[in-house]
Amino acid sequence: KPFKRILLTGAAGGLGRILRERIKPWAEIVRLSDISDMGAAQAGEEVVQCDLADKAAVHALMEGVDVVLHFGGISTENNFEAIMTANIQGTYNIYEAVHKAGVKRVVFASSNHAVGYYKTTDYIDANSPRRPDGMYGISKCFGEDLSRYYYDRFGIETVCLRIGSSFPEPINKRMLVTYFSYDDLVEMLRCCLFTPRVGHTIAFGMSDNPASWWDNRYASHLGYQAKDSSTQFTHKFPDSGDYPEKDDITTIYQGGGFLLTGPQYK
Ligand code: NAI
Ligand code: 15L
Repeated sequence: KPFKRILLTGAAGGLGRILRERIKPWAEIVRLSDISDMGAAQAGEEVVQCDLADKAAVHALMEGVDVVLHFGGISTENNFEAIMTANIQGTYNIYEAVHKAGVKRVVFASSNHAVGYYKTTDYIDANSPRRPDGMYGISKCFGEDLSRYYYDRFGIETVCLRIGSSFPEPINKRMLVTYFSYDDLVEMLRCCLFTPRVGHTIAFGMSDNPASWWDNRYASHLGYQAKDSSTQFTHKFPDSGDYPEKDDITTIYQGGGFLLTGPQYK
């Protein structure tokens, strides 16, 4: 197998539970970590339950690891203190541990909410200035900058994957644009891990959807090609008026419903 050991953080989460099975062919051992229960280790697995904010635990977690898929952390908007601990402190701990352990490459699960304040009429690429739509998005911007620093300073490669909406299927009209099927996610991760040189790359994680807000030109070296599309779900969300709808910020901005969850709405 290509790697001796892959570390997957966030292994108890929605994507972690999918990836747990799907990344097995890539490594002799998949080390799974989360703050929540992950069940017993299966063949070819190691299970390490810990808080990303626990520096000593994260450093121990990294021993013997070749590559990291960093999916752990708070995945929706929350108060700053919670985001700071899990996502900011947690991602810092991951990178310090990565550096100390000599890990060569990380895939960081960033998010479309790093750019959620662009409009749904905008078309952006990885060089467009970030426009986070809340504390959660800000923490993803932090992770993107942190990983760039560790690349510039130490040569540790990272792909920051700005995931759109990776769920079994779109659950609203917005997700017809942001949909990222599980199969396409796995294919993207394969590209992120096996492309010979990735440097520091920002890629958008999306399927081949009929409409898009994101241009993946600066990730073309990954060779990722989506196989799925949200087209098959279009009929579930028939046109009900203008899109974006006037005065509805959840359709005016790319971040959708997250625009209603920031601190200003408390
Ligand atoms: P999720 O919320 O289901 O999973 C995240 C996991 O991280 C959870 O199992 C949680 O227990 C764990 N976690 C939270 N705080 C932690 C801490 N302090 N220490 C250790 N573990 C902790 O989220 P999901 O959907 O699986 O997303 C995975 C990653 O991908 C997240 O980083 C999320 O921000 C990112 N992402 C996901 C998208 C999606 O469409 N599913 C879209 C954009 C980004
Ligand atoms: C995210 O960043 C979240 O982690 C996920 O739960 C979805 O809300 C997704 O973005 C989205 O924008 O649909």
